Amino acid sequence: MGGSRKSELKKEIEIVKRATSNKLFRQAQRYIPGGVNSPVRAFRSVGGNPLFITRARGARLTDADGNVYLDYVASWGPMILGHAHPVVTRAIQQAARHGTSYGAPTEREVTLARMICDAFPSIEKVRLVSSGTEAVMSAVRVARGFTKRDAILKFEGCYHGHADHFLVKAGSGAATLGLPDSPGVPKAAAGQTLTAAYNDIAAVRSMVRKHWRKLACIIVEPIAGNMGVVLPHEDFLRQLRTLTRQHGILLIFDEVISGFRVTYGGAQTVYDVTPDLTCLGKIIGGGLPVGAYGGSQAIMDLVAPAGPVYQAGTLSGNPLAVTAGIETLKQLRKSGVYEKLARRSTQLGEGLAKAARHAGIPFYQTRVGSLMGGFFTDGPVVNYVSAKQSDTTRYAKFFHHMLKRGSYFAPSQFEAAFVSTAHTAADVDRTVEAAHEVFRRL
Ligand code: KE4
Repeated sequence: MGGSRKSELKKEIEIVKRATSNKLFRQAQRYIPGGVNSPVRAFRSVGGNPLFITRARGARLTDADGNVYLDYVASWGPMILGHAHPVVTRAIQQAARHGTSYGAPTEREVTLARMICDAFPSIEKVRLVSSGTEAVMSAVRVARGFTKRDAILKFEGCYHGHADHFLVKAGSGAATLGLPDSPGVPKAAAGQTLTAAYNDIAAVRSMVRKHWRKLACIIVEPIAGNMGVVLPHEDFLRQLRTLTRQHGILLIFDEVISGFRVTYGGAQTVYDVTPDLTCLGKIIGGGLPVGAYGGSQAIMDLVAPAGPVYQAGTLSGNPLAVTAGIETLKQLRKSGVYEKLARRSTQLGEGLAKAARHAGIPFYQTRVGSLMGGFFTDGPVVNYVSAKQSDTTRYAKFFHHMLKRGSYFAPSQFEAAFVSTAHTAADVDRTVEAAHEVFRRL
């Protein structure tokens, strides 16, 4: 980032009143690594200090200095109904009166499991866990147990949580096995992971031809949401399905972001491709910690105690979290909800695109329902290499200018933007109006 742009950005960062957030951040760094409990919250890629949030309601967040923002982060996806939805909140309060965790089965876990199976025909049985990471890590273990193979194939730019075998970078030369991408990840763990470019079916085909005998699964975000939002090419998912089926490799859809987001049945419904295992999270907990993985009975009955593949969790199926999930899904299955989300998302996307056009700023947009992304590059953005062409300095300026004008987007270019059912047309108009001013300054 050039000197002048850096100083301009610094000015923008200072404009938002944030003395209390800054004080809390100093305190936090004394007790918590980097002052946050998840790295992306630290504003490292956009500069400045993170905002400490004190409360949220509907489409709005309030920070420790009393600044109010329209929220397009939605806690990284879960808050599809907006914050503190009255029905969800009341149900959690009711449930808490009867205790918070029993470490024993409850009826409502059966209810949520049935709702997930009803929404995803590919899921005949599902195990609830407490995070997306746990869901994906467990699904891969089941795939390895089912196929008795060890290697996995993932796509560059896709994120599947922080289990060792996912924290890898492409080995030198596409067809070699992965190398650790974080200290603490043993070579042996990374060495079982192949990586390919998203949407590059030819690369996948050549890796499968070479490695299929040891490949347990191919795992993919059916709509990638962790390199910004990148859409699958026409037929990419279907070709993955054909290739995996031909070689006895399980196909895992990581729908932690897209599940119940892009439609009630997730991306596999939108693209009509049936995976062997599906991983869920975020929305199914309604803002409380829930993850899930599921698939056919034949595969899922491998999971302990039904079968030998071990997986467990003290708070799995937690009564409060499951209650929040049930009430959230009940709201989402009402008719017209996804059409309303799509309309609002289109209003935002078209508004931002118009603002960028008027200012002559290259801005490449992607959107499926209320899952959307925007890259400061001409595009097309089809994989991680093309996503990284985006001008991240410009994104950082966009982020801070918009923050100053009351709209809170992800503090990283390589994330998604989400609207909720709580965002009104007037809210989005306000954001778009600010964007017209902001794009002229980028
Ligand atoms: P969690 O363990 O964070 O619940 O889920 C991991 C995960 C798995 N799969 C996908 C497709 C995901 O996007 C995630 C987590 N998403 C990130 C943001 N894109 C969570 C935010 C964070 O890390 O703080």
